[in-house]
Amino acid sequence: MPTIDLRSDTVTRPSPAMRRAMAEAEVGDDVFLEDPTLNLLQERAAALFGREAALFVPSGSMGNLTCVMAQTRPGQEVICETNGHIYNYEMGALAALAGVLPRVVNGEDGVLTWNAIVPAIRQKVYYRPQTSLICLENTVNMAGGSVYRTSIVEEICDRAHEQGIHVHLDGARVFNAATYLNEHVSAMTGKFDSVQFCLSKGLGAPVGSMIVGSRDFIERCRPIRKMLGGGMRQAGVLAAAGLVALEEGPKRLQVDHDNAQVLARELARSPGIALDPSKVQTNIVIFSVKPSGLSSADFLAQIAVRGVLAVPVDADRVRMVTHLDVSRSDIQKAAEIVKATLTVPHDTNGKTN
Ligand code: TLP
Repeated sequence: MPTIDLRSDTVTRPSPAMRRAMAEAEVGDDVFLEDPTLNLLQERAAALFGREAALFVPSGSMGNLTCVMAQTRPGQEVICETNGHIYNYEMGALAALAGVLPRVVNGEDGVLTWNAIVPAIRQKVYYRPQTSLICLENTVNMAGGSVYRTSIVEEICDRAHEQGIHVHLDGARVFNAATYLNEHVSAMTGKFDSVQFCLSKGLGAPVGSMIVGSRDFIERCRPIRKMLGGGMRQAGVLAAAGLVALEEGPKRLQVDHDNAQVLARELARSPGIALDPSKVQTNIVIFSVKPSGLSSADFLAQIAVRGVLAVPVDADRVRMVTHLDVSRSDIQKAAEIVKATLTVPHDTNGKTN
């Protein structure tokens, strides 16, 4: 039975073109700054975002942490949204490694506004921890791939800068946001002090993320990346895949978004599921299985045996993500399997009757 893997857009495998590019990549030692393919990827990423420089990092988590460490000192405070990846899924690195205090703020659908942020900013007095950084995420993964409008982002950046506070973008899926908004990533992200985006999610590379910013900022990030163990050697084999991802990936994200719409509309027809398809903006579909009487864990176990994989968000909610390795017919099949699973009556312990 073939598996339809909707756990994440991280599960994609490199395309034949990517594998060829990886095999043929010219490489050197990147700690000596001598990997020509990696240097090219960094130049391309910087140019695409209209920035002076870029740095390749092994993961989005390391990219975020590097940016936080380059812009804060231990004891300072970092504002992030309650659902934020940086707060919930990066092993407490903000506290454990950067030594900063995360201060979480609720946003509607995960989207912060300047008005929501203001009350969380510390008074500028020497005996209180100082707010030094605000982290936004676009799209907001655990709020169902929701998108920040650029005017909201710009207001946050402008007002934060007036107070000497930097703003970082966790843009793991910023190309999905750009596709939804029909805007260019450079126009959407120009006011951020730092941006991290992932090559290994919707864009389809096997490994890697990029940090973009000013030359001075990137030169501050490079030793931090090394300290975190992210100084790589012949990383051109990875950068070659990244170049293909950057070139080919953004063009096809609308397909994933359309598939997510189809999935959401089909799932919403099941009485066992609570889901508002109009909330689905990009490639992430989050829904509750509470009306079915199943926990998310029981629901996931039941669809897994029928060949559909997804992940839990909490006790009742489940996340499905569309990506380049699932087709429209996979999506339709997955929706049918879910609906068929939920038409079987369940008792309150999640057992089929
Ligand atoms: N997200 C993963 C899981 O960790 C939840 C996923 O499957 O979605 N920022 C955001 C917004 C992310 O969604 C992720 C990964 C990261 C950062 C971290 O990227 P990696 O996994 O490369 O460290």
